[in-house]
Amino acid sequence: MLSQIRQKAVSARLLQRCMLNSGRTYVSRVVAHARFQPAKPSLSIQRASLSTTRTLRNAASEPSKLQILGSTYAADNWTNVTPTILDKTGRNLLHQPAHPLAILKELIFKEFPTFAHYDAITPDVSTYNNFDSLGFAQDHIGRSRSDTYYINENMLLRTHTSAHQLQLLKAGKKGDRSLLDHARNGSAAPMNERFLVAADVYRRDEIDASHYPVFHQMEGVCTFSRAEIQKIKAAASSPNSSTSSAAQVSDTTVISSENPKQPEHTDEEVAFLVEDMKQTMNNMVVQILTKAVAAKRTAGNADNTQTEFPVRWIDATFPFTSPSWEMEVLFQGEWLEICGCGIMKQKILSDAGMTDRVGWAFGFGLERLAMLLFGVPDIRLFWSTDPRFTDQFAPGQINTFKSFSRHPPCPKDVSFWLPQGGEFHENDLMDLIRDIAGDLAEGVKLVDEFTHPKTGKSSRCYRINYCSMDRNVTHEEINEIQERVRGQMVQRLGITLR
Ligand code: FA5
Ligand code: MG
Repeated sequence: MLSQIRQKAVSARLLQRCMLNSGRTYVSRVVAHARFQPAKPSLSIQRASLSTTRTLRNAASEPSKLQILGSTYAADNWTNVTPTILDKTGRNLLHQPAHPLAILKELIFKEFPTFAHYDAITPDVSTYNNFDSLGFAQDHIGRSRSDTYYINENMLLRTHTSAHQLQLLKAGKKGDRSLLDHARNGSAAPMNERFLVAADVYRRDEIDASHYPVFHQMEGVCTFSRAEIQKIKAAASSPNSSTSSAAQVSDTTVISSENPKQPEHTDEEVAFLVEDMKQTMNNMVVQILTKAVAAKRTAGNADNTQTEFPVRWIDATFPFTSPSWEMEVLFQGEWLEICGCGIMKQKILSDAGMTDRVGWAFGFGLERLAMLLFGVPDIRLFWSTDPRFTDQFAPGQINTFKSFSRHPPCPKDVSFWLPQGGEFHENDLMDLIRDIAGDLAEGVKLVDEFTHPKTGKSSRCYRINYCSMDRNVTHEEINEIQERVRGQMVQRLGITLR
């Protein structure tokens, strides 16, 4: 296991070089969101206050039952999943062999031959599995209806693949075939001990080139018995160093009281797990970036596109790991967050009946990795059915995406007063725009805000950038969409247009 993981470590020299580079040369705008950081105490979620954001659901026209991939659910006053989002649950991009996300998924699965591979677990999960089983506090912002698509109070569209951690650990322990039989290479791996889960996940999120309300993640879980660790340590040789020039990995993080080890773990265990995890992830990312560079060279456009990818580790916080980290890659001049990871909270393992084991876990954003691997500049393209996109890819091949001509964008501003005494959540606005404009909404940015000194009323102005990926849009068409957006903002969000 460790030998597979240690195929290629990243050379200390490259690390050093990048540590120097990363701080000074590059402007670091972290393309990330703090979804799984602990909630600020002031952000408590109370049922009563949720009713204001309920405005998104129009009680008269909403069905009382929802159909999701063959299951029927009763709607209630938590329901906020929209038809646009429900439509996406059946798209199955991970199962279209020529789709870049499916090609990437297979590539990663191949890198982990001794893990069980899951890629067909449906996205309707319980609130318990998505949040409670992982130790999310009751007032965690991730649970709010402004961040998460709820099917009803007890069910939601999974917001991350970690939702399956406890479930799969437990199933493996108990030999629960109903879940384990979904593993593609079940016989190759001890399924309760290490597995990968690739799946679609759903979040009410911002609109820009690297965020989409439906995206895909690859979860990795790897556990060891304490006796195993001793054995592996005794047998292990020192890590090899990588000569790859595609990625320069920088890691200046340290385990401290800010990002602490758990009291259940010895220093030695943590050191082993962290090294094992980080090497596994560095290897995977270096492999992917090396393939990306090779594809660019084949395509003959290495001169004018990025062929070096600085990678950095930063501290993070998740309710289900400690210590925790994120990895970022410099892409198109900005730091792109590609994953979160950490040492699994011991409570999850003991809840699964695995008190004798310790482990690490990661969750990669597959679109973000696919953007790097295939040179795809905008996350919306993964949903395109335009043959000019789909015909560029073939099963098992890494081709660099060749842009088709960019169509002119059409920016429109909307200025409004926030509801007085009511709530306004930016993600409600994002969702509303997506619902009406679909993928014509390329980006939405807050461009101005102020509070009137006399009335105390607050105003905001957002710029909606409309742009099609495959055709020219007409002014009439966009004006008509913009008018609908404005009208629905008044009706559903309770704002006053200026
Ligand atoms: C998580 O989802 C954790 N479950 C990851 C994890 C797993 C941590 C196991 C520890 C152990 P986060 O919210 O940071 O973490 O999302 C993980 C990755 O998903 C991000 O790094 C990013 O690559 C991707 N991602 C997040 N939001 C979006 C989005 N709206 N569109 C596309 N990709 C996204
Ligand atoms: Mg994150």
